[in-house]
Amino acid sequence: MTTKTYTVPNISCGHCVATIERELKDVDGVQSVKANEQSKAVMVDVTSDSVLPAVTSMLAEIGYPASNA
Ligand SMILES: [Cu+2]
Repeated sequence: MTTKTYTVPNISCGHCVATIERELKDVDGVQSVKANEQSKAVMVDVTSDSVLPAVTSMLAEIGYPASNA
């Protein structure tokens, strides 16, 4: 398992957090997601590094691109 922390500048409220957590959990290979409104961090546990590009793509697709992807 790999844990990756993304920085997502567009997170501005609890709805953003809920959207990100819901959408990323649907990505194959994502085991857990925790987003934080204050730190604008999104912590993702994935089964392997090969899942990370799909996570990055989904963040961009839903309007929350990561600044450190
Ligand atoms: Cu929001």
